[in-house]
Amino acid sequence: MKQEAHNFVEQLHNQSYEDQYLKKLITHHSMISDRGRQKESLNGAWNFGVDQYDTCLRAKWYEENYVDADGLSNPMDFEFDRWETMKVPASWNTQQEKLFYYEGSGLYTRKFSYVNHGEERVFIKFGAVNYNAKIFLNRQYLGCHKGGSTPFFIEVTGFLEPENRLLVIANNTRKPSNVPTENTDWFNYGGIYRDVEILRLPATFIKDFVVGLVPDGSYSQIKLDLSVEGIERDGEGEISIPELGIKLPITAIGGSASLVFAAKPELWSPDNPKLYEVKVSYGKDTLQDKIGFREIRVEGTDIYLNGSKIYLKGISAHEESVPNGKAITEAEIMENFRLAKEMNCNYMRLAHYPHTEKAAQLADEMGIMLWEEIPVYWAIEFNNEGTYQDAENQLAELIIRDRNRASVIIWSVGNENADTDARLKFMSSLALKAKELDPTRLVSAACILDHVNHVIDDRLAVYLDVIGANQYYGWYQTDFNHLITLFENSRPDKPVIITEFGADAKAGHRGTSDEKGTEDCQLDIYRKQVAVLGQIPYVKGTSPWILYDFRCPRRLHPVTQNYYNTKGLLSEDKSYKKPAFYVMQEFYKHK
Ligand code: GCB
Repeated sequence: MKQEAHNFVEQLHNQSYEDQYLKKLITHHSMISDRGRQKESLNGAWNFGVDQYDTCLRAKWYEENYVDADGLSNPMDFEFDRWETMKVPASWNTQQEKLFYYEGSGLYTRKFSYVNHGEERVFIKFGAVNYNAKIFLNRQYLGCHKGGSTPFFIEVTGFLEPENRLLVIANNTRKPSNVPTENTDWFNYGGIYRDVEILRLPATFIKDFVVGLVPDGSYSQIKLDLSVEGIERDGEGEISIPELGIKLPITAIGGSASLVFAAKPELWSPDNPKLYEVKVSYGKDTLQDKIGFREIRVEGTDIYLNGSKIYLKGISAHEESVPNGKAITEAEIMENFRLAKEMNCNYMRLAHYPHTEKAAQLADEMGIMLWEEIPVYWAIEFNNEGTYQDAENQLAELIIRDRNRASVIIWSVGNENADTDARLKFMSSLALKAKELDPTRLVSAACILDHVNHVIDDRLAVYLDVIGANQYYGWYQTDFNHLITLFENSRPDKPVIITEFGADAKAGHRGTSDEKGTEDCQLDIYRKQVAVLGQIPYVKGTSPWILYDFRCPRRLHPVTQNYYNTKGLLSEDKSYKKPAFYVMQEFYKHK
């Protein structure tokens, strides 16, 4: 009988080709405190190919086998260096018209030189790649990162040569098991859309440090936690905050150090976004960050910032701009905060996934409090353990990235998920994880309300410090009066933030208040909403949906949407303010 054939066709027919790559996952354990470190940029023009059928992975193009074992030339299906170029960082959708709707694998590659600076460990940082990134250096596979909005680091110390080829396969295919899942109310941009950088660190280096006020109501003690990686895990370091006259030794044992010391910093708040230069050193490594000190806590149905009750005068925002997709620039982020301030906001909800770390850095400086969220959005596979691991990893990466930012006051573990047993287990575990990683901030989630009995009632609330509530009375819940019933029926024992309310309105489209999609209808709903919300004693903040219109594949109404969710208070390019903008401006002025 003829034997089974083993030949090169096997490789092409292998439908499990991805499994081997998924085994080597890059997780939050890769994170390194990097703010204020010297970095070498790998941004710029990379060679790029649309690899729709994943042939690079199937046929191992990255091995660059130009000749066979006998030295005879192989037929080639690619030639990296002659491919067209793609800007990094960027969403590929905004770079080439033909890629506007592309979802799948995009293969990026570039060369770079490396000169060894003596004994050092070298890492490459990716600010974010959507969704799944597989990294190869000099024909070797280094690992895969899942999650489209958080950073990851990869050690390349032993893999570097004087001339190097870095190759990244970025795949933004929507999958049911992903976080977020296939169905979202925003556009699925693709590519390497945040910075790529090289870090050179000493053989022993500071892996992570967290500095903040001890939340004991005295505002007179600061805590430092530091972890060290490398050979010299027992040793001496130093923390200094020159403006506070602080210069103290740190002793690490077994790679970690903890220190509480007396200090009376001027407290950070939106009115006084005071930041201090904090310098931490250990062995040959030094890190410098600008840090604000403040205390956020909840008591009863109140939220306290530095001991004073606050109302979160907020607005929700996506990370998007018309010219740049998800790769929004610092100038665009600053413009968003400036517009929020013009509306008299002190707070912004960064929905529905981690925005760039630059947002929290700029919010620290500009004085805007932040809600940061992971994309546990709508119908996640709550029964899937792999999906949970992915969500928890994204949460850990976000918290580790931003826990030195005074502006961040709330971690959100998700948005609008039906109250099932599986979801309760999944999201309560995330809430507990957030508390474990950062006991100094509030944990929340944007819950859906019970629209049958009109009551705020979500089993997850037990695990939250603040109940986030999305409601669209006057819009999806067409009878506005039910909002009044809802508040009559509800007795929350925690502060409630109205994380969303709103209505679509095409910029400049006028009509009557009964005509959906007009500015007049949006205006009417905003007026009614603030009149009710302003009266409810336990509502301690609002972040209406949303600052500006955003691109959305689900929104096909030819007049009022045209592939945009038009619930913005501004047009998509932010050049035009709809009348409802001024309702919020007035409401917040008197809050
Ligand atoms: C929501 C979602 C948000 C949507 C919004 C809408 O409840 O949280 O992502 O964009 O409603 O416009 O329907």
